[in-house]
Amino acid sequence: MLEFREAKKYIKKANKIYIVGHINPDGDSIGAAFSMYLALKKMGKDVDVIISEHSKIFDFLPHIDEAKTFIKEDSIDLLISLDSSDIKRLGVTEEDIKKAKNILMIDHHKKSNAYGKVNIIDETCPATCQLVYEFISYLNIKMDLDIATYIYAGILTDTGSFNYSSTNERTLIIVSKLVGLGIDFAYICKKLNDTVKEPKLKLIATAINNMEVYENGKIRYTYVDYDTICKLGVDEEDAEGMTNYLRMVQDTEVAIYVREKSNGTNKVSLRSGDKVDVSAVAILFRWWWS
Ligand SMILES: [Mn+2]
Repeated sequence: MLEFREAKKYIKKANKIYIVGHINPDGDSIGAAFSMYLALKKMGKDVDVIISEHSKIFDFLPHIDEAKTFIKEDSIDLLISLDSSDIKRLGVTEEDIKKAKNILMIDHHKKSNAYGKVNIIDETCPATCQLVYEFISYLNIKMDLDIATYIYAGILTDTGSFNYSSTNERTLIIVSKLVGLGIDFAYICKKLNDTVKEPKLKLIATAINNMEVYENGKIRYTYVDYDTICKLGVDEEDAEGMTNYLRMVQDTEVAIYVREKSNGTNKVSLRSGDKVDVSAVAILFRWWWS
C-alpha cells in the first residue's frame, strides 16, 4: 500500500506521538490503538495512547492501565487515529486535536472522510486491527504476545467472531499467525463474548417477554421503559444490543428495539438480515426524531 510508505516517513521523523481511538471504544478501536502503541514503543518512539471512557470488559488486556485521557503537551508531532471515520468521534477534545502538527488516519469504514495528512483506509478489511497488523509488518516490527492479543481482540470483535461476511482469507491467515504467537484465544473470546452481568441477563429476559411479532415472525419488536432498566440495575452500555436476541429467532428479517432513556426520550435500534435495508427506514423517520 502506497500510504504505508508515507505513514512510515511521518512516524520516523516524529518525536512525540499520540494514538487515539473513537469515543465509546469497541474491541477493534482499543485493539488497534494499543497494538499500534505497543509496536511504536518497540520501535523506540516516545508515544502515548488515549482511550476514552470504556467498558470494564477490556480491563483484562495487558497494559490497558497505561492509557491516558488527554494530551498533556502543548504541541505534538503526530496524532494517529484508529478506527474512526469521523474526526468528531475521536476520543480527544478539539483543542487536543489542534495540538497535532500532523494526523495519520487508519480506518476500515465505508464512507470514511479522510481527515489526516496521511490516510490509510481500506474498506475491504473487516477490522482496523487487520490493517494495523499489515502496517506493523510493513514497519518490520516484531509481533509479540501482547500486540498479537490486541490484534486478535479487534478482529474477533469486528468480524462477530468470524461470523460476518466481511471475514476474508487474509483475516484467517493473520489469525493463524497470531495463534502461532501463542495468544490465548479461548480466554480472550470468553472475556469479550461470553461474560454477562446478572442485570443484563434479566434485561434480556424482559426484552424477550415484551416481544411483539409481526408479518409471520419476519419482524420482531420489543420495548423496555426506563423504570424497568433502573429497577434491574442495568447501566447504559448493558441496555444496548437487545436486537441481537430478537434476530436469533429463525426467519427473522427485522429486529426493532426501543428503549426509554433517562430524559424520557426513546432510543430506537433497527437491525436486519440481508433482505431489508433498515437504514432507509431510519432515514425516512429522521425528521421525526431530529
Ligand atoms: Mn472497526
